[in-house]
Amino acid sequence: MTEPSQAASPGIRVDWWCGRLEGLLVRESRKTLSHLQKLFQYPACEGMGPDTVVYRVRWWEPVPANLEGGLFWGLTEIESGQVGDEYFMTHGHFHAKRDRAEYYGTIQGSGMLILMNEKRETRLEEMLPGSLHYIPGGIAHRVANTGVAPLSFWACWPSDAGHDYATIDANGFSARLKNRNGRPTLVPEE
Ligand code: M6P
Ligand code: ZN
Repeated sequence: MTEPSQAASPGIRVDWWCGRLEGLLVRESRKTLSHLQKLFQYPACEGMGPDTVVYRVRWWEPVPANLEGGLFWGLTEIESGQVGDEYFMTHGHFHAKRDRAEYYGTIQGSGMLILMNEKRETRLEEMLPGSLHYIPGGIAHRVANTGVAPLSFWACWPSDAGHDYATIDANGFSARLKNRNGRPTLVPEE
C-alpha cells in the first residue's frame, strides 16, 4: 500500500477572530480617497487627505485568475468615515462573467451590502457580525460601513468571475446610501 501523498501546504492562515489573512501568497490592495473620489456625490473631504485609506483587501488566489472552476478567498476591511453624507464604501462591481456568484460573511463592525440587479433595482442587506450573504450572479455588490468601528468581512468568489468596474464607473448604482439623521437611508438617484 502506498502512503497518501502530502500536498504542499501553501501556509495560508486565517485568524478566525478578526479574519486576518496571512501567508506569503496573500496579496493586498488599498483604496484611498483619491482612488474613490468620483464615486461620491459630493467628493470634497474636509480634514481628510487624498491618501486617507478607505478600505484594504487581502486575498488569496490559489489558482490563476480566469481559470474556470477555482475559488478565491479575501478579507476586506472598511474604515469608519463619511464623504459628505455618504458612508465609506467599496467601489462595487458586477462580475465580468455575469453569472458568477459570491459569498460575503461579516466578521466585525456593521454596515450595509448594497445589491443592484441589471434592471438597476437596488436593495440592502444589513451586515452584522455573523451575517452571511449570498450574492447571486448578475448582481452588482458594494459594501458601506455605517458604524463607528472598522467593518471587516470575508468573501469567496469564483476564480473566473473577474471584476467589471467600468459599468459602475459609467452609471453608478441607482441609489446612494446616505446618513440621514443618523440612519442609513437608501436615496434613489434623480
Ligand atoms: C470582496 C470581494 C473582492 C473585492 C473586494 C472589494 O473582498 O468581492 O473581489 O475586490 O470585496 O470590493 P471592490 O472590488 O468592489 O472594491
Ligand atoms: Zn464580487
